[in-house]
Amino acid sequence: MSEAIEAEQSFVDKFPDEARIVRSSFLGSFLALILGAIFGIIQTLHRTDVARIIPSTDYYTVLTAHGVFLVISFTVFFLVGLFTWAIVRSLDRPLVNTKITWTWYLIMSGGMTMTGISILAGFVDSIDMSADVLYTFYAPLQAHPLFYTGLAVFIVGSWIAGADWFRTFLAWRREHPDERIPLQTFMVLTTMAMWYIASSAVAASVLLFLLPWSLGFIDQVNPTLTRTLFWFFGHPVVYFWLMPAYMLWYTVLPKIAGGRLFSDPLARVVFVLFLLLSTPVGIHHQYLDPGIAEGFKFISMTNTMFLLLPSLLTAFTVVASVEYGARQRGGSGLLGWLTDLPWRKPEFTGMMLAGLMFAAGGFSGMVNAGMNINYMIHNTIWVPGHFHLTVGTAVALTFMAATYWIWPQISNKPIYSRTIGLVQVVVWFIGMALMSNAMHAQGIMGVPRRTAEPEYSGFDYATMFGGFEELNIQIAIGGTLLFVSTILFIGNLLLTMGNPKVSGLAESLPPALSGPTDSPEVLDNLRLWVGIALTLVVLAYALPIAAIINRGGLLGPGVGTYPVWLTPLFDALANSATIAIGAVGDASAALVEVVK
Ligand code: HEM
Ligand SMILES: [Cu+2]
Repeated sequence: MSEAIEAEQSFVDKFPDEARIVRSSFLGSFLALILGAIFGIIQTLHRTDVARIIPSTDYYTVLTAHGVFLVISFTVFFLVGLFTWAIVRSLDRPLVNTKITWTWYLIMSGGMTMTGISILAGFVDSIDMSADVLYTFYAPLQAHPLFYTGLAVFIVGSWIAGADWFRTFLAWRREHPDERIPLQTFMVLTTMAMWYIASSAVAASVLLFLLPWSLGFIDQVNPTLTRTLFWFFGHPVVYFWLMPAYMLWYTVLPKIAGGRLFSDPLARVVFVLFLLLSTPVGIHHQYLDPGIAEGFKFISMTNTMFLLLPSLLTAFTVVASVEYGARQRGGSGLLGWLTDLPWRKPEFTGMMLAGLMFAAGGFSGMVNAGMNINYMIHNTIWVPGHFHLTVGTAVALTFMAATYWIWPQISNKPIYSRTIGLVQVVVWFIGMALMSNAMHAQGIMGVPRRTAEPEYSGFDYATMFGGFEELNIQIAIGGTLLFVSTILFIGNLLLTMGNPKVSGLAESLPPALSGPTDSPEVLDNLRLWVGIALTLVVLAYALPIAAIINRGGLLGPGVGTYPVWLTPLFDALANSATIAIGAVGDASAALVEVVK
């Protein structure tokens, strides 16, 4: 028996090169996490006026660093590591060529370093560089060209990563022509297909408008257009963060709970729905933008409501799988099975608490998504309250919790302290419950987001629970707990890395109760789904974008539809065309004369 356990190879034993890439991606991600958390605590204590260590004029630099490091570097570096692990694990074959893998890793790291430097330079007065444009980097705020260049490089790196996984999948397909796509691979491929569609718009915005504009090649841009292209990407990017978390909930959480995934086909349906519905909804971030007709906003709202469906399906499937696990362990009763779950495991409790917060985030998201009630909370601190539940917890806490389960398998090192891990995930939950709830409440009072000086003190508000000052205290305490939780996580991981290597840390994932063969083959037809997804995008965006360009010009009002510096060129072309046409006319007239 013990021999059998020892004989089972862990991920790093089987795929040492790939394991190194996964570890490097995770470490890049956690570096961003700690930086983001430092800026997070600075801005929390600043805007609540508890402790001010920066001048308010630096607030946007801090906020940009917090947003970019957390929602771009932390999330994306984690997911590229996770996807590499998932592809290799579920196909049970190495990547085709790890040189390519290291290439995209270095390209992404290089891009993010450029972007990071351009942001942090904003703190140093003697350097003439800044990028205080926030993580929603559309016009009219303008950053140093290095910021946009770094982002473009980073995105190209992520495209190569996707190609690397698709290529490995195709190699597997040649070896296994008749098998269904393994579930985790299916999830990676659908997520990446969605990412290619979504990120194309932001790449276009950066390369065609923002970068040339910050380099001085063009005088101005059409802000509505850059905003629309940003949100074309900005909504689906939330699914780029969420789908890896969903992958963990579907494939890893049931195993940790001692059970099995309830339904593989349902999981596939959910990922296809995300591929189809994530992108044609971005205009729901622009309900208050002038220059976009109300009708387009209404269509976007309707599409958004459809997007609830896959999340509700997920809630059902994941809870059913966990309940199955509890009942396998002897759980019974209507809710009594809940006590038979492995609550002492940080990876389990972390993911469950993350899922619970996601449900709360779903409710506040419904308020954001409703065109009329959105007006009440738009640009208030309610909005950060909402997304700290979704990306800030459902995603971030799931990633941290999953690390307790995956890290031993990719390093052969057991977690330094699982008790600290448990404390860490619970502290995150409590901290976020305090901070996010108080942010929502302040938002309803109209307290703005993105400001160093929300000077609402001294006013009298009739509120149900506590006033502005009291809510500020809750935000400050919550933010501090979150910071402490991050330190516990990073500290625990660093100590884990110092642990000696052991064997016997291999883990496997059990097959689903209802397996892939129960699902219709058409679900695996990725070409079909990408085709439909593209069609939906064209239907949702062709008219609004045409209207925006028609009204405001490709490069802003009064500029016409091409860059200013091209004007002399176009004039010269037009002149020579006139002359040429004239000459051709004369020549043909002469020819006609001759023929006569
Ligand atoms: C250490 C834990 C954290 C603390 C204390 C914290 C605190 C805050 C606060 C107070 C704000 C609002 C600032 C304002 O609008 O004036 C904020 C904004 C934000 N946070 Fe966090 N946060 C934390 C973790 C996270 C995580 C894990 C994520 C995502 C993965 C995240 C993503 C964001 C984003 C995207 C913004 C909006 C930035 C902007 O408006 O441009 N935060 N955070
Ligand atoms: Cu959205």
